Amino acid sequence: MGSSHHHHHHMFRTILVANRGEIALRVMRACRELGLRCVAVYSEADRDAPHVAYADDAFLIGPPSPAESYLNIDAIIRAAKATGAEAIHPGYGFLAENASFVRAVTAAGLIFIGPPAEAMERMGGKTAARREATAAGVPVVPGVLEPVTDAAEVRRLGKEFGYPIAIKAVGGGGGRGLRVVRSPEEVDEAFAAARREAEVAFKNGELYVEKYLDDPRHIEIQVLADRYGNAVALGERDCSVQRRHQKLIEECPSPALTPELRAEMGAAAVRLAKAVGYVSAGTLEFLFQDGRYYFLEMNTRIQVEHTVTEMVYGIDLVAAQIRIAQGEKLWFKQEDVVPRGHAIECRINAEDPLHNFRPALGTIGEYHEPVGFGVRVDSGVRAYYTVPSHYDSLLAKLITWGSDRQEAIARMRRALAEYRIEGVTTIIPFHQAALEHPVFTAGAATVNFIPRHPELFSRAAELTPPTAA
Ligand code: MV4
Repeated sequence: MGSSHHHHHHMFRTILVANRGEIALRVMRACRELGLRCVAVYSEADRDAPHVAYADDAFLIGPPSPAESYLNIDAIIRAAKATGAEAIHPGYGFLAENASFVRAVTAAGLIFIGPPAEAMERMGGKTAARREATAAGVPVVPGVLEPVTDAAEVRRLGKEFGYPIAIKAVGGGGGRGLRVVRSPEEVDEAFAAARREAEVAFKNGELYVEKYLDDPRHIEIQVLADRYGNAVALGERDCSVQRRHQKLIEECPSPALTPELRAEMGAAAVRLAKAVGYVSAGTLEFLFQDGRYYFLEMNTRIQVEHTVTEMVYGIDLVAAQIRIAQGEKLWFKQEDVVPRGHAIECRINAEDPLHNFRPALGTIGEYHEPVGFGVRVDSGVRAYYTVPSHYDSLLAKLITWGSDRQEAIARMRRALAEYRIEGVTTIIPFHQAALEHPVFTAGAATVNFIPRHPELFSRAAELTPPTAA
């Protein structure tokens, strides 16, 4: 019955996972459950990595440099061919949002598990994404839809929208290249600095302007779309607890949304995903302030924090990506997508929160993950493992589910206290400080939560265990 008789179906036997760490393991677990072989690729620095041990087959793709191995398009496609893989899952980061990679994979006769290159490109430029959203009737932050040309134009816009305004890079995203301007006197300098930064960071000096919202939440909507024009929204994640644009804690649902707003934002996200021909799992980022939501940008990949959506909606998003790439029609409808309870994710980074979150990688000693009802650990490490310094500092993600937010928080505090990671410094004490903070427990955290509450750091210091010499 049903889906396996659809003539567009192309059931995979082997998937190559073009990533490392916890997300490579996460994708390979989904492969196993679907009865698929999984192939790891790895750099010289990752010979001993857990994702390599887990895979059915593994293929060395480094040198030249460990940092670049997972960006080596030709080597990854050669590995897929050599190991008999029919499809490639990119995880997040590295090549996940690279339209040239998608085209190279497709040209090699392989399937990219993710959106079409065209959909990626349509959402790639920030002003283009704002135009797509506006055309689809999705609210954006008041501002321009085309890049600005000079500082005088920015001053006119400051007058029109009222200060403060934000100058942003068309090629930016994820918080890079944002300048806040609070008066016309500041425009010349901010415009020049933003242009220089954008040229260096994104090789694209184009800038645009928005009204600046002073105390928003970061709320993002998860969507899933198939190849036949069907799309559903799977609620939201509140990712307001960030530091320097690095998310630290994410939760589903947002304490700030009503069921009505959730339905409205979900419908808006689905309209926009359909309008750009989106396929696979995708995330639409919004700012939320004073009961209103504003589309910011779309992430055309599976995200680190997809786990909290899975726990609350009971849908395996990575398995869904694979099934959609195989040509399956979406097997459930929007009305079947029902949230249950609450989930929170704490990113377990090897960083020192007491020294500006500087990376603190090294060799793990004893290592014990928390277990029990409602606890999930997506990890990329193990006991006695030397964490390579060439990559990011995310060791694992700790996720708890509860029948309500309070239960999810209590369970997270229990699980954080049980998590034992010797040999490397982690941000666990910072999470413990955040999870007992009255602003967080009240569900009132905005993107300014960490900068406005330095007491989080003194409390994290108190909670830091003395290190064994
Ligand atoms: C904004 C904003 C306020 N007003 N845009 C930073 C990340 C990038 N994706 C967008 N960002 C922001 N854009 C307007 N018009 C505030 C931020 C912002 C922010 C957004 C999401 C999560 C954390 C943030 C931290 C500081 C600023």
